[in-house]
Amino acid sequence: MRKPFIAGNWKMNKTPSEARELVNKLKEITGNRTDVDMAVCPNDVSLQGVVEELASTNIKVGAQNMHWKESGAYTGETAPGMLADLGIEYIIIGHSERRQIFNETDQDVNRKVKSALQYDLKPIICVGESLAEREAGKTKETVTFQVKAALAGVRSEDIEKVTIAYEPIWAIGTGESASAEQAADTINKIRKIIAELAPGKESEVRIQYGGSVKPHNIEEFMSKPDIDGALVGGASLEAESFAGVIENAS
Ligand code: G2H
Repeated sequence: MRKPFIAGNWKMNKTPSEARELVNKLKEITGNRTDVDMAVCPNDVSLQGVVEELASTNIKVGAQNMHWKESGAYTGETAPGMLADLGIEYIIIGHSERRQIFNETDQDVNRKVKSALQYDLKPIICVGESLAEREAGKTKETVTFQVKAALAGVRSEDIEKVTIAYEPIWAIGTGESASAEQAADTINKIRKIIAELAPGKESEVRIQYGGSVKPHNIEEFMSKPDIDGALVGGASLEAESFAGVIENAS
């Protein structure tokens, strides 16, 4: 049985002090839960403070992006070893905002996934189709390509450390979530791709849905056996609503 996994992607929100305040509230409400794996992913400048605040809780910390190289002349970038040294457990890779706004390619995503695994960071790999791709009937084709590209060359024994977040781009931050059926249909396809790439691992890899997840709609997504949790944006920015998503996911 896969344990539900709810991760909050704060994107470019919250100052370091606001971040500390938010996780302090969050740990009071939900910090000791063991039935759901929980993580928050603040901006890099808030990581250290959040790691400190959450030290003796069950809420893990993730980052939103990293470079694949160990170190070097890459102004403005964060290396995987820097994150690992801070006690970061998860790393979001290939979010559609990074792909679309910062021109991140499938090859970049693949490099980052392999590099993260070398540093014992657990990748949360985001995949998902645009509205145009969905309307053209290319959802599964797009997602298949992205998943295969992201996992190219990843050893079978490492694949279980990976979480896939299926985030249809048209449902991100729009308030318009995919239906649970639409999400489950694509996520079922992703599970089949995992089975193809690493036979047997399809029952271990967790696949989240992401895109306008709120406390009131998470239950419906979780009722689908292939959906193992959510990557939550807007609703993770307040302790009460993020705790509500976690509560209703269990
Ligand atoms: C999708 C999601 C978090 P939101 O980007 O990754 O954000 O829940 O605000 O749609």
